[in-house]
Amino acid sequence: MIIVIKKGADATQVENLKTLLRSKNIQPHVSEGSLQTLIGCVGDVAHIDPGLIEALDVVESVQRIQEPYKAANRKFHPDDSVIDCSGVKVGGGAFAVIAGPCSVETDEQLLSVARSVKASGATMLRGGAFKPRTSPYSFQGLGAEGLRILAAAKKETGLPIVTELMDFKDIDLFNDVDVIQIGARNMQNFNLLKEVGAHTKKPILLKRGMSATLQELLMSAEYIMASGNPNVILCERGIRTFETALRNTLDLGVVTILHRLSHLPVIVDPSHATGYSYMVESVSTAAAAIGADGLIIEVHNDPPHAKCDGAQSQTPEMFARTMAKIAKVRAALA
Ligand SMILES: [Mn+2]
Repeated sequence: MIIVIKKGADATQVENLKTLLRSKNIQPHVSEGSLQTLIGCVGDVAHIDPGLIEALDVVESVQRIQEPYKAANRKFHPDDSVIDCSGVKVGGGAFAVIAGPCSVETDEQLLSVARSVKASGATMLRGGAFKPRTSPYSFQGLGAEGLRILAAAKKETGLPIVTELMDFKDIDLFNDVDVIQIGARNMQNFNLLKEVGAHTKKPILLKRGMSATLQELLMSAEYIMASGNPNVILCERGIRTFETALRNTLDLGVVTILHRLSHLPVIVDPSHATGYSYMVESVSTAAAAIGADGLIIEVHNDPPHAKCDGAQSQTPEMFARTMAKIAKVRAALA
């Protein structure tokens, strides 16, 4: 952090600032130029609020030269993190495909989808039991019963299961769950992030909030990691922009930036990013081509009758074609 001091600043106040910094375990290094005086701060500035320093009378501006996230930062962890999801690896070259319906509806529905996505090469099974819906009148998910159905499908197919946790009070129901999803709407539910950080070591699939910057996404990952759980997978799922032709605007370039900033794996959700099943194949192949560590794709055995997100759900046949195409792209880039 570099502090720029105002011209003609009162010397006593500058000394007071230096004392304040020292009290926060920061060593101030003053360089007096002919035009400007700067204070370079050496030490752990992660816990310092730049706004607090900037608010002081003698301060012109404050520049951070280090990102506020540490655990998620590649600088302190140069190698890719490889997250182990009950035997299925994500990151560091391991590509995971999580597929399944938006919501768990019945035993037959989930098992049928699970069998077909497994046959096409999916490595994990998704399905929502607790659903954060925009409308209180929409299907809210089966809750505990949905988790029972997911566990049964896992037993039958061997696919690890990925499902969303909305409220930490439900955690005891998640014993059979392999990867806990924190949805876009909860990306900044800091209490929930702290709880999944402190009370479980299960991998957390953290979706980017619909209006969140990358720094905000990484700070949310930081909450989980700083609380004690290093197993975080980031997920780009499209953000809200002025464009209305698609459900969201897929920010695909962030895969490359996130890989530069962080060692955590990054997967892409082409279903929520676009909102249309006919787009999922091309966007999935683009995500594989840009270097994503995996995909999370909605697949339903009967999309027109899906209780949630039918328009963006691929049929098992579409998913099989998509998987074949992804394999070609990955082979071409290998
Ligand atoms: Mn959905």
